[in-house]
Amino acid sequence: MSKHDTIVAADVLVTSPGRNFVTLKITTGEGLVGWGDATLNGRELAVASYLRDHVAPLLVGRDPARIEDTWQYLYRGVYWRRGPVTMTAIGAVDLALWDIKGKTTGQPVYQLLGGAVRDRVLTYTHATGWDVPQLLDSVDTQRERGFLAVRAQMGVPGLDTVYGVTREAAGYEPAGRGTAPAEEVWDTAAYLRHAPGALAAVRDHVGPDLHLLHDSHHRLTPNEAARLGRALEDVDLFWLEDVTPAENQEVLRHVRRHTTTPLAIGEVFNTVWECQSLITEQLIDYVRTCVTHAGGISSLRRIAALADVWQVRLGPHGPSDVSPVALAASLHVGLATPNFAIQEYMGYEPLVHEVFRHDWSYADGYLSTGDSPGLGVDVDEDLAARFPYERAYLPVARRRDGSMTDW
Ligand code: GCO
Ligand code: MG
Repeated sequence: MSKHDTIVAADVLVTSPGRNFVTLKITTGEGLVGWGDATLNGRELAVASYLRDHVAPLLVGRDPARIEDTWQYLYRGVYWRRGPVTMTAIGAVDLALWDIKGKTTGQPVYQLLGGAVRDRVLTYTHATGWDVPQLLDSVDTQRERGFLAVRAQMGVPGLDTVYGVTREAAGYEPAGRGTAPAEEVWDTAAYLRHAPGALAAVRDHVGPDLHLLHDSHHRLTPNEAARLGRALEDVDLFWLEDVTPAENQEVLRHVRRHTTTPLAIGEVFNTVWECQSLITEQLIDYVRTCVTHAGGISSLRRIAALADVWQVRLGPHGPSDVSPVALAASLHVGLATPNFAIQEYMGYEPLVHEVFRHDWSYADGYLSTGDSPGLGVDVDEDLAARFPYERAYLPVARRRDGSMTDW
């Protein structure tokens, strides 16, 4: 092998094996291939274009070993920095380059990050029920599958659709195919009347040991969030997620003053700077930044390092729109990062596991990576090509008076 390998191609694959995924493939002159996830739910083609039209031409000819320099080049070298499209694109490049470094050295990525600090990564999955009996059944199903941590989302009387809740047997999938987003009606007062009792019923049903989580999905005002956190204190949540939109981060001080329910925020953040004051003011307990949308392994490790100083732990985003490539990357970070607490794992339809063949696996409430060099994921390009992109959007939400609110 020559001293410096070079990148000879950066190709973008858009595939829809049941849902859309954007995947970056970087190829080197030595014939190594690195994979990165570039999926941004409902805005997939923007990242595909950003990569194809603006980033790929810059990568060809570069040394794939220079991961940090490439990160800095794509971040600082763009006057219009940050934002989900840019950072997801940078994240995909970063993942692919770590994958290549693993393959060059014959090591799984977690070894290159300093080696394992734990044997496996605790994970949580989703339970969903339109009413409380259905929710309890769903929680039981996940317990039978061995999960030690479960996120519980419930229907709200009077509302036909609620974030995180499905009426079908299949798992919840927020993005809907079609030419426009689904419109949902949201009523915070009805949710606040119902949620504490429903979550208390789940706690009564499961006993003290199961870790319970709940996602308010950015819908509450600071005072509503404070009230909910207080009302849930006896439920002993592992975390209460995204209580407010968190664009105005100062409001979290009010929430924090009124409740000790642990808070988790950050799945829509794209850089360490958006997490900075929430971490350094200890306004959250868990930071939820995703390995793709927050700029890759290199960037997630910087967030983890800052968080560690303030005893904030990582609980990265991992729904069905984060591909098995990104899940692998998150697990490598999880194995090698002391303050990594838990990984979300919603699971995938069987076809997704066929397109993205991976050596990570789930057992007994934990996720583990294998020891293949790199990220341990291979993409079946022929199979992927059989499922072209299908337009899909996340829903939008309106209040009962018709005005838009946060989904
Ligand atoms: C979660 C998230 C997701 C998002 C989805 C949007 O906690 O898993 O809130 O369900 O809504 O990833 O694309
Ligand atoms: Mg969430």
